Amino acid sequence: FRLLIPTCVLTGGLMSAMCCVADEPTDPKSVPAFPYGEVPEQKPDMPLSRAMQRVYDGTYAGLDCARNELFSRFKYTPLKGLDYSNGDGTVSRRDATKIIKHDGMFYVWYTKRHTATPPNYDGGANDTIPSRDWDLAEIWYATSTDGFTWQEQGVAIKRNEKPNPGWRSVSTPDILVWQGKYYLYYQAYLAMPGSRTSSATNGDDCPVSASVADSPDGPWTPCNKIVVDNGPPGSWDQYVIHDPYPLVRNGKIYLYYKGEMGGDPPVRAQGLAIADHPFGPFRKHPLNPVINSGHETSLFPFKEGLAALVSRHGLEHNTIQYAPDGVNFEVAAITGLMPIAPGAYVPDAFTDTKDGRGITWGLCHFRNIKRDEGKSHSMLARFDCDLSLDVHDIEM
Ligand code: AAL
Repeated sequence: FRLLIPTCVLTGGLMSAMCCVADEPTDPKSVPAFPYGEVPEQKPDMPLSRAMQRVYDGTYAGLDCARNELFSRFKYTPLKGLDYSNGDGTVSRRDATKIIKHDGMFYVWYTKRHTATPPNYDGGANDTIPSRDWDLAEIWYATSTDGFTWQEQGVAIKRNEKPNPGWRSVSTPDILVWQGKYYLYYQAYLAMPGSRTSSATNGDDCPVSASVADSPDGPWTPCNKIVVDNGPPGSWDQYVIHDPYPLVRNGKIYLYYKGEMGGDPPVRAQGLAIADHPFGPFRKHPLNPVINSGHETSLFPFKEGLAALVSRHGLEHNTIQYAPDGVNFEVAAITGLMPIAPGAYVPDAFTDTKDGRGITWGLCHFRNIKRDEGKSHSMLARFDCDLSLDVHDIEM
């Protein structure tokens, strides 16, 4: 899958999840509705197995939107404007934030690595050779009027001065708009990713820091402290705090994040930390972790609660989940070929809504993982989905 998708993207094919590559690009916003093709019409008194009952009920899938509003397939489209690098592994763009609209423009931030050499995963990294795709990275941003063609605007967050958080690398950002100011949260490395051998997490240990600006164009001022720290020894999030993802809910900042326990393969889960101020203090929720699977965080207001795209890892991977309270998540839909590291356009992310409208598109990334050829890098792409009740633009 990881190898197939970048090929499709790079060759310009329009990728329709679960039905492979369409020959002719159609409207990228038209996402196929149901994974099984034609299903016989349900007749009165038709005997049904429990499995077929679930199909007709739309328990986990969507015969049509009315039967499961949180089911979607995903469609992928290459971006214009952001080049996909020359493919030699020295340039990488990945881990897009959620997208906001400001002054008629869509804004996205992402990890950008531009190093003289590709990453060296085998112990050959140093001050200038990255150890991972997201090592020695900065946070950059781009703008767009249509979500398909993007203009890279430049760096937003540079690596910090040693020994401040983020001196080695800053990566995997996400955006918060709070009381008229803009906040970027990001993984702030205090050591080379991969250099800590504490666990089966591949040493990717790091906490979260943040920066503030008066405008989405910056300039950004770092708070120069850790705002969400690793848990105590033995806790589920003792090794990493990854993928910080802030939303506004109940008048507070709800920041979701990924933690990793040890084990082989490592157990990944997602937790919640809540604060009254963007720089904290953040209090971790007593029921953490609140999502038992997944990888990169991606949530959005839906009706009175929050929905989450839960992909890639764990018992409940490839699901879309829902929690009316933002804490007690249940599987709402089972799907496949979900976007990697999705950052959706979430217009009501910061409006403290109890009438969330869902999402229809965003950016994600695809990875070229040809490490043996020394070309490991990632590229951003667009995804479209049908997880919308009735999305309206909201300017931030
Ligand atoms: C991503 C995220 C975090 C990890 C690495 C870069 O997909 O989960 O950001 O550290 O991989």
